[in-house]
Amino acid sequence: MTASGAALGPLADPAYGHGPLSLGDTPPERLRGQLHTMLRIRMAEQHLALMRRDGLIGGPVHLGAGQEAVAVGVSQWLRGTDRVFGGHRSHSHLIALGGSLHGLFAEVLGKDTGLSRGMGGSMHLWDQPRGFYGSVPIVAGTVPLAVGAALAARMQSTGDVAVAYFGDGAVEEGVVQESLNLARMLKAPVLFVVENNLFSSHMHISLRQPSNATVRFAQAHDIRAELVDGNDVVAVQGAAERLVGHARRGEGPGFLEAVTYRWYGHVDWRDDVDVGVNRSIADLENWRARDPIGRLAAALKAAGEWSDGRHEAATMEIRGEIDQAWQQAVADPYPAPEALLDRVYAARRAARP
Ligand SMILES: Cc1ncc(C[n+]2csc(CCOP(=O)(O)OP(=O)(O)O)c2C)c(N)n1
Repeated sequence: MTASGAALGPLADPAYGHGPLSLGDTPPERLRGQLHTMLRIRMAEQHLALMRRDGLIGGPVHLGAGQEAVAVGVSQWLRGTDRVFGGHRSHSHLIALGGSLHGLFAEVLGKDTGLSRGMGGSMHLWDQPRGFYGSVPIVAGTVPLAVGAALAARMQSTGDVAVAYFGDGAVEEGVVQESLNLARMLKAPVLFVVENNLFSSHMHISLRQPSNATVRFAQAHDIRAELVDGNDVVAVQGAAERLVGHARRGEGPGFLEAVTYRWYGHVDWRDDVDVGVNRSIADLENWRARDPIGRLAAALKAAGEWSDGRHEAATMEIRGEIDQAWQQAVADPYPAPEALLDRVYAARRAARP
């Protein structure tokens, strides 16, 4: 691949991939589970968008609706002792690991029952029991941490892997290149997952990089890599299975570039069709038609493995979970003022279980 122009080809074309997915020999039971998880992520984020719009959430929320297939396809191959890291847009990464909606909502509301005890909000999520070692808003900030966690896992001979999710904007940070180099030299069991949604804040990748394919950085570092349609959960899981297996067997890091698109703007509920240079209403509509959930549901229906009735029932069940989790989080207490420095300094942390 030459590092020039639109190296992603049709994968970056909003008009590409509107039809049902090709399911191959993926077991239908697994696909139904993935559909359910994607719906859970989508509906939780849509709920957060509305609550933010209506002024019920004080801090910003970076939503990844439209990108659900990436985290769900990758998480398929992870276990609770693996170490997963995210960034500012990480609701999907957490929920795909089975994260609690109540813990997420309470965190977003700044409540003591939140995943980070209400101290961080949407961009500081942590759920170590489920393997989510944390997200922070410093772009690319957790990528080197994932390499370190992978090395620690190898030193402990656990067979665990680490995963670093980051965006196409994050590859512009020098620390990502250092992390790729170190991981390759030390054969760290880490999977780098780039969710290439073509934008960094409001700027299209064509205005920031000489190629729209970030997989070229893996090739430069001699790291095994795959490039997939990130709105095709079958493709994502196939590539992730190979790359996670490669890392788990001690053969070195992997790099997965998943091309996708976020339905909401950079932050909060707006569309951002009026601020971006290349984010047009037509593009957004096309990408919405390339819906990872709709495409999987259509394919399962065509195969006789899903129905409108099942879809409705799944939606109702998740709606109930969201309503209950939200009401609980709203009713929960805020942290005590004297807890402000807990978990910042070791001595204070020791004093508070
Ligand atoms: C080190 C650093 N630089 C800049 C920012 C401001 N910032 C927050 S999100 C963002 C865009 C990141 O784009 P990308 O990595 O592609 O992720 P996406 O938002 O598309 O999911 C920027 C520039 C930041 N938070 N941290």
